[in-house]
Amino acid sequence: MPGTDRAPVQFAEVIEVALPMLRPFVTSFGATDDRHTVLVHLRDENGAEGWGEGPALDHPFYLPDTVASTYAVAARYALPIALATGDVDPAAAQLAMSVIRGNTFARAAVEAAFHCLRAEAEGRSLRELLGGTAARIPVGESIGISSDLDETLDEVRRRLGEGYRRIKLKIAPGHDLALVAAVRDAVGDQVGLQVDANAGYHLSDARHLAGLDEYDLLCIEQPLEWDDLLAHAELQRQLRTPICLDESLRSVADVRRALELDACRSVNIKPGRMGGLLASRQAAQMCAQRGVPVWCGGMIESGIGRAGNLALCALPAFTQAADMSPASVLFVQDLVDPTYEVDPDGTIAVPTAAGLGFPVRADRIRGATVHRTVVRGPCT
Ligand code: OSB
Ligand code: MG
Repeated sequence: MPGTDRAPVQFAEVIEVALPMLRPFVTSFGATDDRHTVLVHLRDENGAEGWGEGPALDHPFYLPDTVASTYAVAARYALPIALATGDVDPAAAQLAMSVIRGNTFARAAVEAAFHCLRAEAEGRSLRELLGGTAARIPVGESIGISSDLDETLDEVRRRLGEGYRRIKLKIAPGHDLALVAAVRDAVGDQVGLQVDANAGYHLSDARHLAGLDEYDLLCIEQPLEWDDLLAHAELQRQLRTPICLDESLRSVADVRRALELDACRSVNIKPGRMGGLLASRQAAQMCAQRGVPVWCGGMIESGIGRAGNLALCALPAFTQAADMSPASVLFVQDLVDPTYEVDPDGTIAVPTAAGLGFPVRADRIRGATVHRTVVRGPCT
């Protein structure tokens, strides 16, 4: 029987931490400066540890999930339900938590902690546990909105100079065509360029958005409403640029529907948004079977969340550069140390060490903690 020879979980907690960012990250829905995020921590009877992150945003302007809702659902439902299985198998946790509607970040945090625990207990890497093969993965940067074009151009040049493989620019109405034209002009036609609208436009903007077609973009990410696949399918019929969906894809079934409708020709996978690493892997494999390019997005998560993303990126379905800027670009201080770096060829080495793959700094987590709930068992 699965799990019977494995040490049971002896301690479980949900933690909210606040991580100061080096600079605010600005999108069409607002700025993030003090990055609050939710962690799930497990320890088994042998002392093996599991860490997972549910990197929802503070506010409900990206998706319905927030830091507060993720914390509450993880502590009150997702983690108790997963622990009640009495098993330490991530798939058993995933199945048990499937009674929870939505709240994908909470489920993902718990599932990730079980993956990490299992990897550490078995002396295997997260990559190996998920079946990934790549030793290194290509990285791109996601550049937030700035009112200063020169600042953006400097940032673009700096990252390309550091080897980053492609640039993603956040756009919003009034901050789009001229920006893309200037960046394309500065970098030339060989550099991979894409944009992310974070649902800032409407179908009535279709002709305006078609103005992006001349810049040979890899994709335009989530131009329209977060939950409207039909509108994206209609827009895709009017654009040459591939649409990539982010906000709209919160389950394997969402991805299936989007592909059936031809609502996107590129897919951004984020484990938090997809409800876990297993759903992410399944959706990515489905895309690969249909020849749709897949890449791993980011949620400006800490090194704990990034570790899961990195392992996922090592799967063969992930063919395009990931949003995976390292902690040195995002945070004053990360929760893992040492973390990864971007090599001059624009790639990151996928860890091969057992467990999370990076040393978790419990002292820093303690220092950054704003809420903590120890979870003892199922909530009935
Ligand atoms: O839309 O991809 C997005 C960050 C927070 C919320 C949504 C998004 C993003 C990013 C950040 O683009 C990418 C990263 O984590 O490096
Ligand atoms: Mg996005």
